[in-house]
Amino acid sequence: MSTLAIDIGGTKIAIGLVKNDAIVERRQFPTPVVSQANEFAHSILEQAGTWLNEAHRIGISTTGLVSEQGISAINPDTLAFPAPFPLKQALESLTGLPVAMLNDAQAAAWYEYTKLTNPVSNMAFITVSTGVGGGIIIDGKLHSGHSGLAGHVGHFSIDPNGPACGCGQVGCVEAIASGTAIKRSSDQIFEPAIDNVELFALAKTDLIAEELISRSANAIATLCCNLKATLDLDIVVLGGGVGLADTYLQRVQQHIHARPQAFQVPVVAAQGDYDACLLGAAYQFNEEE
Ligand code: BMX
Ligand code: ZN
Repeated sequence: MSTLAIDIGGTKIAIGLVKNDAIVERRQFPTPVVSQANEFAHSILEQAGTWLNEAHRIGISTTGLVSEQGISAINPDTLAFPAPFPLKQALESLTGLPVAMLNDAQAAAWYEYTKLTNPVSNMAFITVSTGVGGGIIIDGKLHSGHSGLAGHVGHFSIDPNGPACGCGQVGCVEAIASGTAIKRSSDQIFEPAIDNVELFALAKTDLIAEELISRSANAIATLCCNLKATLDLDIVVLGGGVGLADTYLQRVQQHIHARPQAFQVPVVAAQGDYDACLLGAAYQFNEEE
């Protein structure tokens, strides 16, 4: 079975041809402006080109809240879907292939759970990227809730005096820790502006850059401890462009180790590395095989 996997993020879309759990072809491109679902689907299929002739099915993992009707944004600043955005239906009718769709972090959570070296009952996957997403496994099952919202841990409000979040709350983890939030703070300080890759490099020698990254990692540590207190997690798996950046995981671990022991939880890097959400997109079908 070959699956065309599509991972839609706030900044980029990754697509891949996945066979036996392995990505055999991969490509990525900037997320196009979201308008009509059909148009959006067309631009993805154009990039997939001849892979489509090989694919037996399509798996989508996407930023946003996923329901039967389509995708909608919890934080429109991450990606402003006109809700509900019926991408699954659009791809089904354009290709005639079976299509499955899940939230990006939920899809990655299920994939990562099945790849754990030591089996556990309760796990969270957290992606720190354009936004901060999450997927929760409880008693060995993906918990997405009746509306699909479960796992949107980026919208835990952890600071009543914190920055406004695009979701309408104040002090969300996403508004403090995401790549977008780091960049926003960094733009207020560094002139000329630098990107987050440059910021991570600068943090080795510059205390202000170091502090910006540490603030993000500390917010993720708070999130991990809150999740430990709520769900008695056995492990947290970290992914995303920021989450997997050099030294970030170690920073999160250091902040967690400064907390009371009862709230501490082990944090490990995603097995699927930067492609955890893309592999998760394809992995949705595995249950059925
Ligand atoms: C936002 C939200 C989540 C998503 C998370 C990570 C939207 C559009 N997205 O919290 O559904 O899982 O960002 O998204 O409201 P990413 O784009 O950073 O991968
Ligand atoms: Zn929020």
